[in-house]
Amino acid sequence: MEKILVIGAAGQLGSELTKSLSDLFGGENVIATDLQEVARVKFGYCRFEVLDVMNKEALRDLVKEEKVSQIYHLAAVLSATGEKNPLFAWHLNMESLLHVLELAKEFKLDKVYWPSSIAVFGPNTPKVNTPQYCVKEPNTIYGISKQAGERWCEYYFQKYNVDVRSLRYPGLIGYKSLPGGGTTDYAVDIYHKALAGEKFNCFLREDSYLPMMYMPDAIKSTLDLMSAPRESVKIRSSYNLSAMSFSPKEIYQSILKHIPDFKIEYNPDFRQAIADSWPDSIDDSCARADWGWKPDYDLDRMTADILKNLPDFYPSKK
Ligand code: AKB
Repeated sequence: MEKILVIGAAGQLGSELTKSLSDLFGGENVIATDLQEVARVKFGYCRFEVLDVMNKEALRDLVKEEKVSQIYHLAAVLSATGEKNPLFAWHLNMESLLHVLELAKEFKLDKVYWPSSIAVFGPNTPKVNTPQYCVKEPNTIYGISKQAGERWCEYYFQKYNVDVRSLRYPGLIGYKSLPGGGTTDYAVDIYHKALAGEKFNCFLREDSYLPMMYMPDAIKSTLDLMSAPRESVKIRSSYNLSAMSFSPKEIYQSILKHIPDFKIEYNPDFRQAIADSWPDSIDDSCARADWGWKPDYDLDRMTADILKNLPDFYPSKK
């Protein structure tokens, strides 16, 4: 029986992935961990422990005592926050990954999952249909740490046979929890403002294209990759992954079809430079060929689903 440890479980991805893992493996076999005790309320369906991934001994004790067999390491400082304190972002993103990889080696864990990002690409990368293998010169500390992390993952796989798997997520969009500190976060916030009847102040230009993905597709891709036979997972750095690509103007127009009086204003800030350094769209043919990846949602389908379900967070708008 697998015993799953989720690190950074209360974040945007973790909040939904932990639930899916509990549905698959049983809540008694999933340990959700996060920095803050207040996160416990989110995890009525599985076990919860407070854990600082930087505390290597506490992490080691938990893995040993609970006979953990798989780790999903989701804790990270994202792109926009990372630029405010680069040394801290580097320290947290790299040290935590190394703690996890070392434990995977020591305890011969079955599998490790670690998310990478489109942030590994940089201004010299081909912008359209960015291939799996191409120039990567990221110029954010988040991207640099993800690029280095990918190399570490492949290193641990090749040298120590650690079965580590990874995806380069595009911007993730969900309505069940809020992201924190990313450049693609505008595409989550915009739905909240539209539903609250407020004008949206967009921190990117109207024509700034970025690769994006709806959360159900992100969960599906992660579970598909993790359940794929070992020999099908041919890329051990991280897989390109794609679902849709749109600009702020296009997501606005998609929302207008449901909320015709919604208003937007564009005031690009420092995050514009980050967005400009990332691809417009991604070629994920390796993921499709190796383990059968195929997304379910495009922009309009996602918008309809979010606007149908988000009112649960705003009961007065139902
Ligand atoms: C961010 O915007 O920093 C993240 C990412 C693309 O990895 N959502």
